[in-house]
Amino acid sequence: MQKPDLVLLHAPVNLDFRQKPIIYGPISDVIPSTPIFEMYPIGFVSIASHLEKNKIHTRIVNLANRMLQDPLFDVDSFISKLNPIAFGIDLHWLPHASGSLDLAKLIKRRHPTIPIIFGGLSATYFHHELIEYPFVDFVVRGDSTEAVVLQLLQRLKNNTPFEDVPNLTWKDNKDGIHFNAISHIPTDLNEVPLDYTYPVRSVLKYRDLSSILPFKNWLDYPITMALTCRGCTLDCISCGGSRYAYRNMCNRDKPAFRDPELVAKDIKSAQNFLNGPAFIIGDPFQASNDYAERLLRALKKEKISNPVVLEFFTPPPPDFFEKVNKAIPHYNVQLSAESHDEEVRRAFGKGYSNKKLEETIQNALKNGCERFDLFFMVGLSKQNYTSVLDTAHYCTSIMKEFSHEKKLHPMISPLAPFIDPGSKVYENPQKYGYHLYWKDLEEHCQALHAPTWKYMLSYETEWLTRDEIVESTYESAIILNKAKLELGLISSKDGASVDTQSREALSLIHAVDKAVKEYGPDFNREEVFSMATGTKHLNASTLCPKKELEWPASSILMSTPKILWNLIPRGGNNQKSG
Ligand code: B12
Repeated sequence: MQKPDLVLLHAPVNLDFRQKPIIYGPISDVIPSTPIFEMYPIGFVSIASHLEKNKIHTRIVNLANRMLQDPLFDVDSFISKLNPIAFGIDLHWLPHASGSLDLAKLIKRRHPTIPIIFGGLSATYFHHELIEYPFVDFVVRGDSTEAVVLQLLQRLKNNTPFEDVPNLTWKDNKDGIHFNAISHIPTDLNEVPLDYTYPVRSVLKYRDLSSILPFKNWLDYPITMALTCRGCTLDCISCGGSRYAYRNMCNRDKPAFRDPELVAKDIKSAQNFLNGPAFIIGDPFQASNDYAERLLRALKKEKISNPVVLEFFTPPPPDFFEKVNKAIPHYNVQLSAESHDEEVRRAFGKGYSNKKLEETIQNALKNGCERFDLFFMVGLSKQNYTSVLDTAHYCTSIMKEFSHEKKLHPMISPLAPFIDPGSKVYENPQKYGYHLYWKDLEEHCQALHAPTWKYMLSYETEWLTRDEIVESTYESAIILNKAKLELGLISSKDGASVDTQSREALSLIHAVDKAVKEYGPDFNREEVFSMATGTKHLNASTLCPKKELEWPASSILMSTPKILWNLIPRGGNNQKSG
């Protein structure tokens, strides 16, 4: 088996999640991951494929998923057997703070001389703190690191200095810590392919399928992603991926877009291997109307037949769905409306009306959209308890309005567990009516070991206490679940299980509160948790069934012939495209 030069590792939320009982609650209910956030950043694939192209052997190991799949998977012994030039660990999402740091500590214990590199948006934000840890050697900052990681690995291989490697925070044994400026900021994304041949080849090269899987049930639900941009044009106040956050953290003044024709080719390349849906990340209208139109033309030209998921930050022009319908045979829509209350939505950073929202739903459903996912949040500026419940009632009314279609799926989930670092709210909480419980990296690490998600929450607002965020989340979920059940959007089995789980989770959270009050934070967790039917069961989607999130897809088995066909060398070029 090929020995990798760089091993990219993705840690779970907590390294001891299999032992320590925690009610993670709904923190991951509306994404494909479980609450241990086993999905690795998509950038792992672009880093790995870029390095491989430049003769640096790179292996991705999704430790979080390996631990989830196999209760006996031994991280320590797995790590001990590796011997690369360097290890890379993502701290992209802040909920990985504890897991990523504990993993680095464990690696350093086993391999004291192998450098450990951190990267990702949270690592970028907290690089000063990170580099102080004795087990962190480098932090690669910024949103585009493929070329930087390549330079760094080449320097490590050749033992040459790091002074002129852009975006790098590093330390040496003599002069201490160095902060090289973020000067590698690509203005477009055309040089960074999301090459889906990399994962397929890596399975063969490292004889390891389970390490590359993006999330727990990916083999049954092989969704792929295509990136339209890095950066954002919007300034949503609590988003750590907003224009404001990218400017301050990554030195990025405007988003870097990928040409729509290349995005369509990326999707085609994934489609050559897999039958699953392709999620186009980023509202195509962010760049311009012309970009969105070009994307449709390119998708049509590439004859994309897999379902395509289009996300919009604000309603697109009314005639757009007609054009989508002509360009691709299967598509779904994702839109985050945040709240039914237009004032709350405006305070968040989005100014459109409910009338506009409903017209958009209607236009999409009239024009072949197979499913419309509509997301709402709890924990917003100017949002009180009644407003959260009113959002659930609003969802019920629009579901009824479009009930003949059974294609509109509203979901409500909390802004949890943390306020994104680098967001406007994070930098200036009082201005937006927030109170933050913790700000530094270490405090976030501690919080991830709290007994329930209530104690993990890094904030409360002028309008909702932490308790109210939790209570209103479950109360609105129960209302929404009941409506979906009545309208036939979910099965009675799923409906019953969401209802039971929401109520049980809430009663366990109350039991923990009582214990904390009585015995303090060091109460006997095992004893209190044993009252529940099992934390595993409670951590499985409480607000909506995971299946409800899934767009139609066939399992990887259905794609096997395609994968094999595309790997057979034919006339010197064994790829159809991409
Ligand atoms: C697409 C997306 C997702 C996708 C994930 C796709 C994927 N697998 O990457 C989905 C929808 C699943 C998702 C989920 C979540 N997301 Co999200 N997501 C985004 C979004 C919209 C775009 C991300 C993006 O552009 N990536 C492109 C670039 C920046 O990242 P990348 O290519 O993956 O990685 C590059 C660099 O970051 C860096 N890098 C990353 N890791 C590493 C590791 C090493 C060693 C090195 C050297 C470099 C490096 O190099 C890469 C290549 O250049 C951003 C918002 C935004 N506009 O940025 C939010 C964002 C990143 N997500 C966020 C959050 C909070 C989450 C969730 C925790 C939400 C939740 N509670 O459910 C989950 C976590 C999922 C998990 N781990 O299981 C926050 C993160 C804030 C923070 N600092 O913690 C953001 C900023 C905004 C937001 N609130 O949505 N997300």
